[in-house]
Amino acid sequence: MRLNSPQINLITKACMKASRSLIRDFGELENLQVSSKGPGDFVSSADKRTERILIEELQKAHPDYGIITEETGIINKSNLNNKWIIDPIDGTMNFLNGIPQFAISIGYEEDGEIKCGVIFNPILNEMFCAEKGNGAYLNNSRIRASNKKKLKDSIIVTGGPKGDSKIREKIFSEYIKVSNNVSNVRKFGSAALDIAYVACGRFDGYWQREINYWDIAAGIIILKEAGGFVNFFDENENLPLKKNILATNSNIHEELMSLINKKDIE
Ligand code: 2AM
Ligand code: CA
Repeated sequence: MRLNSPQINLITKACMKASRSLIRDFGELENLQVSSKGPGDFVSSADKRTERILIEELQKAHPDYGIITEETGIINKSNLNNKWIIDPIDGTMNFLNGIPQFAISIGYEEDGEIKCGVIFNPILNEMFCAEKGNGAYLNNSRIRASNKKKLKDSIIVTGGPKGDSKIREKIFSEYIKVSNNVSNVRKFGSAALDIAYVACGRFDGYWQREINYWDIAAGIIILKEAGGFVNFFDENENLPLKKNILATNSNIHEELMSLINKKDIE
């Protein structure tokens, strides 16, 4: 791999280390599915343990850096210039159900911009990573977003709505609208991997409302470095960590954005 910033080295190593216990935990799930206690608590402890290992590794190198994580929240809030953005298990429900579609996701933000990121599926041993200006990789191979030109030929991935969403109906009607204008829509259950898959051309685009920043931070730089486009729409200034994201190859971005923005006919 030709990525060599100290930050990318650090996050890839932290990922590899944390993934060992995660792989073990995933293997144990089969037994837990049939136990009377069920796997719920176990998953949250796998989540917490993975996050603890990641934080320990990253803090060893930079105790002063800010950290935003799914489980712990914000650490070193006053460091606005250097931040790690961590999701220990993205795709928790897949993990819980023994579906090997989940990932560790870590992004590094400097002066408000994501500079590098890693998304690692430890079960498939697929590591997506990128560093600003140096391209995006899947393991040792350079990746590129697809070259699909038309929305009607594209495979688009999405997620949601979450159980507690106040815009369920809007999300469902958007799902129908997009489905009617593309080749197919998929729901794979891990936002981080959804974007990584756009970056390597498996999907042509991804959109989702009400996603958390830690789900997509690493994906932003990976897709941009793979030649794709990312933008946030309908932003809410009061909720800076909640995003509505559109992430696609460079050709269909405008077409998908205007479709999403198009008012439904009454
Ligand atoms: P998770 O697995 O880390 O919870 C599935 O569509 C995606 O949505 C996953 O990346 C999942 O992350 C994320 N997700 C889960 N709960 C969410 C919530 N309440 N709000 C926003 N995103 C959520
Ligand atoms: Ca997540």
